[in-house]
Amino acid sequence: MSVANRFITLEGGEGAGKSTCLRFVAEYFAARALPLCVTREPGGTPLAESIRELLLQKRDEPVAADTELLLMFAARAQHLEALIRPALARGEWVLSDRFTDATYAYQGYGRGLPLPRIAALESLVQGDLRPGLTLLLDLPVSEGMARAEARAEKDRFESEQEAFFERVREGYRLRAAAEPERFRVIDASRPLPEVQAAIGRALDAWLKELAV
Ligand code: Z5A
Repeated sequence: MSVANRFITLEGGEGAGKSTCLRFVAEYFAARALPLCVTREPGGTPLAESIRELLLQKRDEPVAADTELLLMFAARAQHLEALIRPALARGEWVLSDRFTDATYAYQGYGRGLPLPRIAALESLVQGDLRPGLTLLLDLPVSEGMARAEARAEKDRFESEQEAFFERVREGYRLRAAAEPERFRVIDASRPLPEVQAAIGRALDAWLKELAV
């Protein structure tokens, strides 16, 4: 089995339920005694988490879109080198809450940066490594925003307008349509037990395909 097949990512817009479903996936792997490293982006190592703070903090100085893009990939380079690649090399599975599809969706479709620029950085930082399976939690933007509304304080991304999140959602959906063999699109507007059952079925099928 290629190591990339053990690299799974969870993607989706604001309030889609990634954090909630991450715990479900962790339990799914634990129940099968498969070693799983759970992580997130931006972040996952002390240095990458510091870059995350820089990225999410609201500030008076406008953040240039290219600065945001380069910081995302700086955090990712560290994450890959210090955590993801070593875990895969040890034979573990890796589950990341967001990865490069988020960069295409947010910095590409959301901010309007050219997609080839993102692709060039993707090759530079990742080489050939791409996730084997990507679970995309998809739901209407207004529903996701309503779920996230309960939060005490919004970070720099959560403070964006609805039109931005519509572009992000469209970006994710276009990527999923372009790579149906890697993506499983989950309707995240359904009640949580149904969303988790759909994720369980997608994982069952993936393990079966890999003969695990
Ligand atoms: N970002 C980027 O721009 N470029 C990149 O390359 C990367 C990231 C990697 C931080 O990500 C920001 O970084 C992110 C994009 C940017 N900004 N935004 N937006 P993050 O993943 O840490 O932050 P997030 O997207 O804001 O996560 P989130 O809002 O916490 O969403 P979530 O984890 O998907 O949601 P949740 O916390 O699991 O659920 C939200 C609420 O809904 C909660 O009360 C749940 O109990 C509830 N929920 C969940 N599922 C359901 C269902 N099915 N029904 C009803 N209620 C539900």
